[in-house]
Amino acid sequence: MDPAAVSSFQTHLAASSRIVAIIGAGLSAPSGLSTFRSTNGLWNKHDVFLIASPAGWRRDPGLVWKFYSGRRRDALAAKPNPAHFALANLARHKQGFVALSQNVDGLLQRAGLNAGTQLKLLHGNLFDLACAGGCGYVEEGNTDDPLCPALSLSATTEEKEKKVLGADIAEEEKPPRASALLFAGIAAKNKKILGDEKFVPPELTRRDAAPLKELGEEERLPDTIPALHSGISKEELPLCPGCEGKNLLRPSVVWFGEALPEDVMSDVDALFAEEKIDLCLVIGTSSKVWPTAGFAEQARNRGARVAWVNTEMEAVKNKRRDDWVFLGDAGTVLPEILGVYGTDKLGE
Ligand code: BV8
Repeated sequence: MDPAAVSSFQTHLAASSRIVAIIGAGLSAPSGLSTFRSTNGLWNKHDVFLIASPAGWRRDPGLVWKFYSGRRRDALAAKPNPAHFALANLARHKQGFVALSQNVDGLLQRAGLNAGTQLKLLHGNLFDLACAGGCGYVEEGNTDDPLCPALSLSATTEEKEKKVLGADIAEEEKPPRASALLFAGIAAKNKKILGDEKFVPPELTRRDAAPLKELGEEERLPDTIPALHSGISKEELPLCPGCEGKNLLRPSVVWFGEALPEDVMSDVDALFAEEKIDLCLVIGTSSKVWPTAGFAEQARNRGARVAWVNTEMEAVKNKRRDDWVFLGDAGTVLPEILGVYGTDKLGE
């Protein structure tokens, strides 16, 4: 990395009090966890709108649970990496530091940065469970693996797991994603929330739009689309103790089309209504998912200078002349640029 950039960043860091870190899956990549959109990303293997959405849940909760129990298993086996620890140390040295994390893997918490004033979990947590029927029951910090026999790895061979989650179905054979009317509804809602200047309409793929328009002969999806089904009945899935098993338990994460947690969003709104933000770190995120994709600009509007940490330049959005861009693996770059603030040595 350019030593002059690192030193000018560190001078600014030392003088900063209000620091916001916007965090994505790239922070946990050095811990071996898949990101969402990189080549071997989670979503490339599975149809995200079949899995991480209310429509997907209604269609086949067993499929959703298979996906999430696999992620729970991977996250439990993973370890926080030097970037997680560097951020936890920064939080200790800078009381005005706050991380806004899209990650649900619990690794920042295991590095010592607990959810609360300095860590906001924007998309929930893999290890919190909630009643899918809205009875209000929530179970925090459940690390059981498997959650129930039907979700144990032994219940499915690798092959069946791949088949069930559609990893081996050719792209054009996969069923249309969640109904395009759903997209239109959510997009309309987001347009209302984000306003014209901030709302970016989704570029629906041919498959997404299929149910809305007649496809020409050459485009018609094969009739014999292999249905993606988990084959797990509701009775075999975790039931909610809060309403005597009338409803299922679901992962307490935010799916597409669901609002981010109210308490978290009011804290975020208060943060971006503050007088001054000195520094915004954007770490390991493709900045494609709203409303988080708009947070760096909101920090800029409060005077923040922005520092990007990513392996790809393509992730750097609306770059300004006085931004810092540190390309590389977060596990290496973050401890290096945070310097003494990323260690527990400060003040020795
Ligand atoms: C909402 C669940 C309103 C948990 C996730 C059209 C149709 C449908 C929806 C929309 C639409 N237009 C806009 C929307 C809104 C939608 C949205 O933004 N869609 C996008 C796709 C256009 N947003 C929503 O629906 C949100 N809710 O708007 O609600 C509302 C209001 C009131 C009432 C009702 C509704 C909800 C969004 C949350 C969705 N849930 N996940 C889980 O399973 O994890 S999103 C999912 O993407 C994850 O949470 C993930 O964290 C997040 C963002 O991805 P990234 O973290 O950035 O990961 P990605 O792979 O993309 O990028 C990784 C980056 O790291 C890359 O840049 C890579 O280069 C870099 N990297 C890789 N390795 C390294 C590295 N960097 C450094 N070091 C490395 N080693």
